Amino acid sequence: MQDHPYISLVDTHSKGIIAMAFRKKHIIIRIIIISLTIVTIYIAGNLLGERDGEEQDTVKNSRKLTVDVKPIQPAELCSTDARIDFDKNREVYGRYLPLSASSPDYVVYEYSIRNQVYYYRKKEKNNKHKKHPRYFFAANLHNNEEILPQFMQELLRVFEFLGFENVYMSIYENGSTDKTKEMLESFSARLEEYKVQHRLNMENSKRPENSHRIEYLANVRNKALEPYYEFSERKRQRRMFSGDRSMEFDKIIFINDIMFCRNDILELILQSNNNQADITCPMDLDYYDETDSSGNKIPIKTFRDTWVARDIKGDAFRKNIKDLTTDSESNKRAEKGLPFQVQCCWNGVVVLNPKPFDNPFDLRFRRSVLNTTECAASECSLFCNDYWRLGFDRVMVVPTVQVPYNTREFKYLERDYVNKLHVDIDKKIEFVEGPKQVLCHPLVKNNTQNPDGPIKWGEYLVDYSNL
Ligand SMILES: *[C@@H]1O[C@H](CO)[C@@H](O)[C@H](O)[C@H]1NC(C)=O
Ligand SMILES: *[C@@H]1O[C@H](CO)[C@@H](O)[C@H](O)[C@H]1NC(C)=O
Ligand SMILES: CC(=O)N[C@H]1CO[C@H](CO)[C@@H](O)[C@@H]1O
Repeated sequence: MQDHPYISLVDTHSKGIIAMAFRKKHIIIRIIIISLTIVTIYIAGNLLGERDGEEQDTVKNSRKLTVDVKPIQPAELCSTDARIDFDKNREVYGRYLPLSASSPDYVVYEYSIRNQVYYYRKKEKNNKHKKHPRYFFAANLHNNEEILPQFMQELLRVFEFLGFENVYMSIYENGSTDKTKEMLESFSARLEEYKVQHRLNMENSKRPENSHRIEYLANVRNKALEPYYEFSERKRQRRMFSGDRSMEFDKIIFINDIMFCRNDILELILQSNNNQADITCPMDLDYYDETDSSGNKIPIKTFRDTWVARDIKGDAFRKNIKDLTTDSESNKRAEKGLPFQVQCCWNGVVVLNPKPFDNPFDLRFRRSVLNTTECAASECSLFCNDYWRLGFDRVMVVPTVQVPYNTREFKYLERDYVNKLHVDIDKKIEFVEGPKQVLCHPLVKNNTQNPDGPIKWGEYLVDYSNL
């Protein structure tokens, strides 16, 4: 036994057999023992090696935060039985692993069996150059006390998942008369606690007596993106010192005052990555009451943002979810829960490619150019058009992510959670050329809330600012 230095790794029960094997010279048992020994050594060696690796990582990775490690609890409406089932189903194949804060220490591998994509991750040996994706979140808020508890809680859970150190949060609020301001103050304190970089800009500025709604809203959106513009400018000035990632962002997530749960945002980011999209949206919803034969009111789900959303033919979306667009291919995909290409969308929240906001494009939100033939569309419509014109033309809707704007409607949504992922859910979109023209319903006059001009079709790739 002396010439077998590793034999002591085998447990005591096998020792009798070992002795027997060597005494009786049973060749087969001897082979088995040697194999067992080799396997044991291999496993033990691997376990030790892995632990070493992890320790080294913690030391090396100075960005790893030692903040409150208790997982953040989901908001009430995100932890109902129906929602938990729905979320479990979405997560089942390790779907969101590629986005998880710890994944850059690992390589995430993707494979598919019968069209279903699976992920697993494996520690990478030489990953010194691996970069964490970084995300800039922006929101405009005004009198939102109803949605804010869930909004803030679920955003924190998104940040927790993506890594608190990998996000920036910018909020612009103006003139709220409810508890919004206090609530945002406490949100800011929580962000502080988790060491999330952020800016909370709260104002009480009155809207000018005479103003154009879209000009005003474009300004408000730009205010929420101000910190991004500042980073972008500083980045441009110091182009040569590109080692500092803190001013760089891989995505902008611009979020309205919507009701959502963590995975809704993760799903949008994931689909945006999968399809290398420039603009990725969910579906936003509202409900109207239909009265049935016995006089009961039944809430019917409809698509909300028909003013902005344009299908790949350039036409407006319809309210009817079952007949959403004028493009039958898109409708088929929507029905199956598959993402589909569109000309424009906003729909409550967008995941954006930030490049158009940087040098040399320096895009900003805007109203239509006056005294030209440009249609006085929403700042979001013009925003889509500008993306297309600058060549950032991969715009898509993810129909399985659905977001209403109040708690009552968010509760209705539970009935429609689909607890089965379609097998093709990760099939990439084959992007096609855009339509020649888009339909526009202009808002022309000052001091009006709603579109007031005649509906018309027009080209959208023209640079009107040069006319
Ligand atoms: C409409 O409002 C804008 C400010 O939003 C102002 O600059 C413009 O002069 C106004 N136009 C008219 C016709 O009053
Ligand atoms: C633009 O057109 C409006 C009338 O629609 C006119 O009052 C205004 O003076 C024009 N502005 C310029 C800069 O030409
Ligand atoms: C006081 C004030 O100007 N309130 C405005 C703030 O912004 C929202 C839109 O985000 C407007 O609806 C408010 O009128």
